[in-house]
Amino acid sequence: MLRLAIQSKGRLNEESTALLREIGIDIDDSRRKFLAQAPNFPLELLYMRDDDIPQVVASGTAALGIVGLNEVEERGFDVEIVKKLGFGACRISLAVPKSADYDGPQWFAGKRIATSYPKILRKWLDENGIQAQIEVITGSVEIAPAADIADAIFDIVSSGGTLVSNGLREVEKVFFSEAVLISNGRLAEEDRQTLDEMLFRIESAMVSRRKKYILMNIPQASVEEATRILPAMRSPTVMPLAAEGWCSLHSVVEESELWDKIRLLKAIGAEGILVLNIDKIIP
Ligand code: PRT
Ligand code: ZN
Repeated sequence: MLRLAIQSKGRLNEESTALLREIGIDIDDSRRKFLAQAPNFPLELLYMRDDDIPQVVASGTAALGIVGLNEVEERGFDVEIVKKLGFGACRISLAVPKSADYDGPQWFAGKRIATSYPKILRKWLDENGIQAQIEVITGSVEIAPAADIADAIFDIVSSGGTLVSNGLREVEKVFFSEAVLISNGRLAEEDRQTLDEMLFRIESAMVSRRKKYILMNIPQASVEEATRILPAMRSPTVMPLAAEGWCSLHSVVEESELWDKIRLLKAIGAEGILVLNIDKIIP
């Protein structure tokens, strides 16, 4: 049975289980069991701390894992990145006290830097030819400068709010991370097929997340122009309306382009525009 390690609680737990549900894999929510079998898919879930997931996958206790790329990089175990999952985005950055006269990477020479990511930090320091002292601490790294445990920190940032509220300033963005599906690459044929099915479903879910279904009424005379604005998967669907000279037009658009397209469509007479979420797109 294919076994997938996911975070038991924390930032990635909710989105990992939401993704599995989205691809039709039921999760027993009384979970908090260490190990749980999906009732409708040949997959077993192993709940653990994110720190342990790369090792558990590398050792073969679980063939797959969902974990932050930051943990994969820091732990350094031999695992493959099978797919970037598009959630849990963050970066690991160097931050200094707001009042520091930061003038570039050499500022860190001879300084003490607090972090839970010593390996990634060491690599950056070496690449930049900087000698600094790394203070490894787990948890609440952001209070280290105020507590005079360090002169600067190297920590995970997403909104940056934590840095600001601790009087710190982000000065170097060193490593960019998101949740990834990892594997040890040693899958039995049957498990390989299960993984392929999961990847096919994940891809469909991720594609549909970025797209919207759009429908509108449009004057017959504008249909050709609208087709140029909305390429869709093949071409937009056009249906005549009872009202003379009008059509209903349906298409799929990238969310990032939605408002631009709407502006263009309104300019050629589109009315009653509806934008709907798409549950799945099966190419
Ligand atoms: O208990 P366990 O060991 O499993 O969990 P954990 O406490 O080690 O990790 P957790 O749940 O905090 O984070 C899991 C993963 O989420 C990390 O390894 C990252 O890949 C990812 N992630 C994404 C983040 C953040 N965003 C994030 N913002 N992890 C931590 N943070 C911290 C950040 O350090 C800061 O202290 O959240 C705080 C708020 O960040 P700002 O910048 O939004 O203020
Ligand atoms: Zn952790």
